[in-house]
Amino acid sequence: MDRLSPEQLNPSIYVGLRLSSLQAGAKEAHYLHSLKLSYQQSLLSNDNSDSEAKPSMGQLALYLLALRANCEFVRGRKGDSLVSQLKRFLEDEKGAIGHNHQGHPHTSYYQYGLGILALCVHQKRVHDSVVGKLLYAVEHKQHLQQGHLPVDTLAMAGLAFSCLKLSNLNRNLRNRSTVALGRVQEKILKAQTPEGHFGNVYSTPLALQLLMASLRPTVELGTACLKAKAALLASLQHKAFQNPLMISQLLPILNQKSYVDLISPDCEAPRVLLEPATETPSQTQVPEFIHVTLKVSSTFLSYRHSVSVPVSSSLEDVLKKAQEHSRFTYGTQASLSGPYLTSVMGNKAGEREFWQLLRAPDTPLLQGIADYRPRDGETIELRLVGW
Ligand code: B12
Repeated sequence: MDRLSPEQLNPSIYVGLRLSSLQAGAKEAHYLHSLKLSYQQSLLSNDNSDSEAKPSMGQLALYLLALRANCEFVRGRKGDSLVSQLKRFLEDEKGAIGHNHQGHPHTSYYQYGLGILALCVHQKRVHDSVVGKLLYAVEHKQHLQQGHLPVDTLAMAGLAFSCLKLSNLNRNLRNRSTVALGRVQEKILKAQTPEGHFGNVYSTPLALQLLMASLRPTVELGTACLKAKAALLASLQHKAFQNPLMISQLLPILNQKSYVDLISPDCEAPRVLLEPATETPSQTQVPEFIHVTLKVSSTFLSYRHSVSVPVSSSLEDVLKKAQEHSRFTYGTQASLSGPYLTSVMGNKAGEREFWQLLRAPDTPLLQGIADYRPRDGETIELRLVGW
């Protein structure tokens, strides 16, 4: 069998499916089997030659969530090794943040929260000082302000704190966790848009997971969640959810579940068999073309060029066309969300930098290069920024 790419072999998809009201029959077991083969092979081998291919801290955490979603506890020599690897990752990140909290995790606070959550649902305790770093970050807001991302990150931190409380872990930090959870909830509620989303449409599923796992529901909370769900349903009708990773974060919500339910997942709950998608044969028509302008701006280079692509092409198609027909070049890296743009015209984004995607004049895109479909006449800008 061909080795599946990270987008195809995605533990988040398995977690989402298991917490949903749907089941994919025999395919589900096959998918878990492939996940196990791939993750265990790269995580448990001593071969460091291809360290690029090793899963990151967040991917290891998602893999542990996937095992728990199948009602498995990590056990034995192999299981212990996975748990110690994740604990070591967290310890390294704690070191990178530093004693005075002035540093940053190598990955992100999002992955830091995910790591604590994954160990928690397996009833594995991390040191108070590890949880303390995440608590500090929530308590002192500047540490979580990653540009446009605070809601996703806050929600993940909140899910981790909820799990610790429900599992009675890190009891010395109980009061601080309760206060931090209240703070997370308050900030997420404040980030609700007039349409009802928390942050943006794609942070709403995780935000709802956190709010629904809330230990003290209030009327205000209930009303805000209802509004958010209505906004999500409207977005679903507008086909906003095409990316499998995004769907995997949404599925639990549609089934009133959250990642915190992985503390004691119900593997016997009846789920409806998922029907294979039927594709309607496309009629062969002469494609209509649109024009999209691609602009690159950074301190050291500038580029502007218009390309013509068939209607409903993705931004990635635009980049490919520009690469074929002009001096434009780009590079990507596979991720669980799809291809991530890493370099433009030979300039690789450095540590804590990224190539931001914007619709001119200044609107950051809410989708990646494979999912975003520009309209006729649009100008797309690629801008190297810090985060
Ligand atoms: C942290 C983060 C970032 C960081 C990543 C750097 C880092 N070292 O961590 C920064 C700030 C750079 C970033 C950038 C972007 N992000 Co972002 N990001 C996240 C966040 C909070 C966590 C991702 C993560 O760690 N996942 C867990 C690990 C285990 O999975 P992973 O696949 O190994 O993680 C890598 C990828 O997720 C990748 N990545 C991060 N964001 C994006 C977005 C896309 C579209 C792709 C393909 C990859 C990607 O960076 C991660 C670290 O290497 C998610 C929130 C969420 N709900 O998932 C948003 C999220 C995935 N990002 C999003 C977006 C839109 C972007 C941008 C396209 C924004 C823009 N206009 O430029 C850019 C990517 C542009 C590009 N160059 O391709 C959306 C995607 C929505 C969608 N429809 O798919 C999310 C859901 C946030 C949101 N609510 O809007 N992001």
